[in-house]
Amino acid sequence: MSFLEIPLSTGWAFKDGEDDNEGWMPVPVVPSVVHQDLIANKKLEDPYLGFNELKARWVNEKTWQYRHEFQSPQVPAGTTVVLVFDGLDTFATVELDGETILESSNMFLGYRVDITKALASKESHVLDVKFDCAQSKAREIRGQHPDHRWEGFNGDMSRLAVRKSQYHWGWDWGPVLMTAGIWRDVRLEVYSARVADLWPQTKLAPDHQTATVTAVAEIDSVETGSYTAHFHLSLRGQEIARQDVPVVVDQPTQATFQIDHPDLWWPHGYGFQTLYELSVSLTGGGIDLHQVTKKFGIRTSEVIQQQDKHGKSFFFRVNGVDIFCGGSCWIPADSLLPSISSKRYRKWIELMVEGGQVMSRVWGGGIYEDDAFYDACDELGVLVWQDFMFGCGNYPTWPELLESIQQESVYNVRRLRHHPSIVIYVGNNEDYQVQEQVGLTYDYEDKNPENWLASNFPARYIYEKLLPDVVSEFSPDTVYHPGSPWGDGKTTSDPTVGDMHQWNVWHGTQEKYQIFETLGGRFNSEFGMEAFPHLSTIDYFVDNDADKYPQSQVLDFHNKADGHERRLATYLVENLRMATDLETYIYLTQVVQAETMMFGYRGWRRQWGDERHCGGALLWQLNDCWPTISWAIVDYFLRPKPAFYSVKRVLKSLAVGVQREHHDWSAVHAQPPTRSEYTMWIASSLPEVVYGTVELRFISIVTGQDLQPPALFQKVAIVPNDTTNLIKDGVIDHIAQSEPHVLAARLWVDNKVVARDVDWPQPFKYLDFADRGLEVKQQPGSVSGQQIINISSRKPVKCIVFEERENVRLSDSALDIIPGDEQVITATGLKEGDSPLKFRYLGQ
Ligand code: BMA
Repeated sequence: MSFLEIPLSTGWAFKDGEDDNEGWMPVPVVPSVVHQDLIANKKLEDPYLGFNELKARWVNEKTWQYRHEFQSPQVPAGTTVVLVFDGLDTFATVELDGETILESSNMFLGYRVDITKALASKESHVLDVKFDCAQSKAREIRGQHPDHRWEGFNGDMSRLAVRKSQYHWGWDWGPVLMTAGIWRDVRLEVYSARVADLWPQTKLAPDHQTATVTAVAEIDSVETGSYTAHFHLSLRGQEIARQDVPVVVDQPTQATFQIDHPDLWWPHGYGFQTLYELSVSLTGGGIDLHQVTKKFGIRTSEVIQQQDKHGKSFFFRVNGVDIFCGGSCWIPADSLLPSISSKRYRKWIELMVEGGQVMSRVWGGGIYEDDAFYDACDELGVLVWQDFMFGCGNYPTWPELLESIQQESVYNVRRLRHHPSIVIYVGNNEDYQVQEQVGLTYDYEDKNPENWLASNFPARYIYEKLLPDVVSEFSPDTVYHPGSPWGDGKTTSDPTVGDMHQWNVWHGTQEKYQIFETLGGRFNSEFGMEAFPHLSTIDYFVDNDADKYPQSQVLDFHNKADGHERRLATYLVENLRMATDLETYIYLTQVVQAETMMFGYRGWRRQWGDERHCGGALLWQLNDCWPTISWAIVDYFLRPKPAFYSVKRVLKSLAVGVQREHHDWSAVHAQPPTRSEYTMWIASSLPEVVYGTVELRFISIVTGQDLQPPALFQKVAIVPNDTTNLIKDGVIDHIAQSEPHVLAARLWVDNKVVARDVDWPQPFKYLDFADRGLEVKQQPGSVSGQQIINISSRKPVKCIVFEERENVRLSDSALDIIPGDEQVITATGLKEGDSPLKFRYLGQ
């Protein structure tokens, strides 16, 4: 018979596992986790509101049981019925009619159980899934291994014992919500034979003129018979090749296709995201048995690590083109994972594209993401840096755990390997930092994996043996890197090799963000600055108006970062005039974040042109898993903070930069400098030379007047994929020119302004922002649903931020406005009659 899929998404009930059989409650839909089901049954208040997280603690401490009753499907003799779970969170015992058919202990694995025999014996069945309490189970397992050093940061260290998403134990941006449940699809599969796996392995010739696609199918046939696999290759709905291959039992079934002049897959901004489609249909005995389709892209991808004047490079090259990877780190988009729809995943990736970001780092304390995430990255052209799921800890390695990790990594690499977006697998997040900080043994010269296992840092075996072996067997063309950060076994803070997490802004030594560019390494895979979300998000989780002040207990409760009060305060006090009303305070934290990110990305992107000194920058973090105060530049509700726009501007394919040298005012007791050097440059990620005009103005912050005639650079040849230096040794004489002033640069290409940058005297708190003469004209909504907003000003204005309204998208925000340079932005989604968008700016 043909392959049949029977989803088991409805008709479930659940109850407290220790309860008698009275307490069954309906489950609206599976996949789900218990918190969602309790909320639906009004047994739990939304844990994202106020202090409700605390009221949800009891849920974490319980066992839970899910039940589904069903009838045997009518199936002909000789067919197999398999119960398939794409994911169980986490310690689950599955019983069919009272018999245990599966015991699971790894959330990151899919499970298949053949239940043909059990179903044949009678008509009606009861399927029970009993979830043990992961929190206490973890502690129990930890207790059994007293010799292991349970060290790390974030959450309870017993988490290291369990293959469950680590942020469920709480993180410095997330609540403690220990979910349990059937968190991914569950179904019955009925078949006589099926396609168990299909992998389009592609090889692009160095000249890009041809590509070879080896289609590898794995066939499960329950009967010996003669089967044929029909492979079809198509592009944009048109079949371009086909091959029929007889199936040999227990051997992979393969077909090889040659494609001339293949259409390549590119990250966005560099070309099209062409996806080919490979499908295989299995036939036997004259019937179509099963069909599986995979979309894939044709591209090469490398990480170039070679000696150079800065040490050893670390940058990505796709289809032969060096890509500066400006992007961000990704955490799970919800603490209640099944609540994230495919649509919501897509919106996140669309936002990345809108923000000029080309790389997303799926961080190791979350999950191997949903297919919808990678599909969106493939379709929209966002490169993926994929961590394996280990984070901030010294992981143990007893044999059953290693076995489970082996299965998990094979399962996920096989699931993900056709995605062209995934360009690197990385062993873990910051586990080498833990090794350093707590002084675990790591002798890089010792190459014997058995010794690693016997050491007090046994997980080295996972990162340097188990995982690289899995990647080279199952996805041999994808780069593997042992950890983030990591570089050739050197200290993780070594800026000359590998990737680096730079937390000396915010955490660590709390450096001034103005010098961020000097703190980078060869690839900056983490760095961040917190900012409050917009007021609408705070309004969602803070009920009581009396709590709407910056230091209220509920706001502190929603900020899980250690020492956040001191760190936020430090950066605010150093840079801005303080405010205590919530709206202004929110705005000020956002200005600091936007500036910090700008200073980092702008400088690092400039360094790209200096022999790839910096290969990329992935800020911590794009998103949130609940409404919170964190380093996210876009909040839980997908509302961009101002930093989203400041990053977007510095990542544009053409970006002009102007910057005076950093004058450390606090080191010289707030003395003003007598002279400052400045530089100006253009960063380009374009493939070809373009010609542009650049203007640099010196404008008084006090009067708005030009203090000297603008400098003009005509017909500048902008070097492709590089940095073009325009001014290397400009000098401002602050004695001759005592009025504080901005340096304002604009770049025109084809008579259009394509980039701007404004350099301000630092810190902002010393500047007088009175009487700016700002004018914002918001014209009524037009037919196209786009509203034009014209912004102009008599004196320089810092960081005008517009309201982020539901379903309204802004083309830009967080802008600096310079006299004589009106800026025009669009707001898409505003309707006729809607009130104008609110806005604010510095010193207002
Ligand atoms: C990084 C991450 C996370 C953490 C963040 C902020 O190092 O890997 O563990 O949330 O710092 O502290």
